[in-house]
Amino acid sequence: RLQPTPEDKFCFGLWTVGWRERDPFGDATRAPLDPVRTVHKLAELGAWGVTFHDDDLLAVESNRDAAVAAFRKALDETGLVVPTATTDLFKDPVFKDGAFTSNDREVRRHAIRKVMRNLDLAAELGATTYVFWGGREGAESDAAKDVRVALDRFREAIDFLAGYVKEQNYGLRFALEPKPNEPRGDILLPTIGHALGFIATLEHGEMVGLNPEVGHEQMAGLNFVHGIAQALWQDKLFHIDLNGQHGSRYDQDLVFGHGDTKSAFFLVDLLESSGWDGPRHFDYKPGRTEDADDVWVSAEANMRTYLILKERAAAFRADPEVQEAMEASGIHELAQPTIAPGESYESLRGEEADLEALRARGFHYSRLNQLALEHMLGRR
Ligand code: GLT
Ligand code: MN
Ligand code: MN
Ligand code: MN
Repeated sequence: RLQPTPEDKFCFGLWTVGWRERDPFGDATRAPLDPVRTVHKLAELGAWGVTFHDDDLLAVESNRDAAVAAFRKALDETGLVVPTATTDLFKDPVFKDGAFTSNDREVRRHAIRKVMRNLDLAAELGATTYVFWGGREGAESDAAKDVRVALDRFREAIDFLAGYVKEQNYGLRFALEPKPNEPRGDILLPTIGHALGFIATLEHGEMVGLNPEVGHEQMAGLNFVHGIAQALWQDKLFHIDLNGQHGSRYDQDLVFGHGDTKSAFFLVDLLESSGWDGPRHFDYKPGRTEDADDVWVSAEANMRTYLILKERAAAFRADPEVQEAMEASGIHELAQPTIAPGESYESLRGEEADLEALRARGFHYSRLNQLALEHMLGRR
């Protein structure tokens, strides 16, 4: 089954399919896309939801009410939901030195006001997650920013806004999105691990989790599947940005699976086997070479990749040969606690391991890995 349905919970940001492909070397290659058309098109393709930045929707300030009304009408007509919203704290030149962590206090106060205003709209449209991508929070030189103080201001902003959401009873949770660099030379909270450490220091930390993006961890040379596993383990996976990336280089935002496909396979396997029931949110950008129709072909490609990998991962898990190989590799052995309940230090000390046998043990991972690859490639 490769036809997406709303049960698959696929969703896209307005800024993804609507990306006009400006880059540092060239002008836009595509015309602007009307959010209303995006909603209808996504619904046609079988998507479940749509997400937005304040400025994606309200580009023309004077037209705010009309823009929201038209968007809402399109949602009602199609049944598309808005699971998530976020704030543009990066495009306006006022944010050149950051939003919550700009050295200029007036900028920081403006940034918080801008978020409050869009939190109102997010709640009104029924969103349950609010994303914070701190793209401009950072520096190009270590002389430019006292990072310890910047983190104080970052924490102050998140806690203040969390307090606002509680006071208003909006029922929204916050999801911080790590990224190592681009557009800043170095961005604060660069990885999943940094962000988890930061959340642990918050006053309202229980309502703050993560929105990790495939490409952002891979830009830092990190294993995205491991990062997601730890976020799940700490109950901090609140949202996810799916896309593709080829290793450490500029942020590519490729179609999901069009970068490191094998990592995408194991990611879908992890999400599906862990019972993840949140949105499958695609944060990709149609390439510069793509025309107005290709945009929808690429949007569909994200969902097809996910559905194919989901089917392949299920077949991998169900294969008796895989189960036997997992057994031989000791995959289930790891679930047994190392120390028995109530076991004494003395009892552990009193035992001796057969080191010769342990040194000789093989874990047979190449067989298991090849089985995964063959399932992924559809050869089994
Ligand atoms: C921007 C960024 C993304 C974030 C979006 C949310 S905006 O496109 O590159 O990774 O998820 O602000
Ligand atoms: Mn993202
Ligand atoms: Mn990205
Ligand atoms: Mn991005």
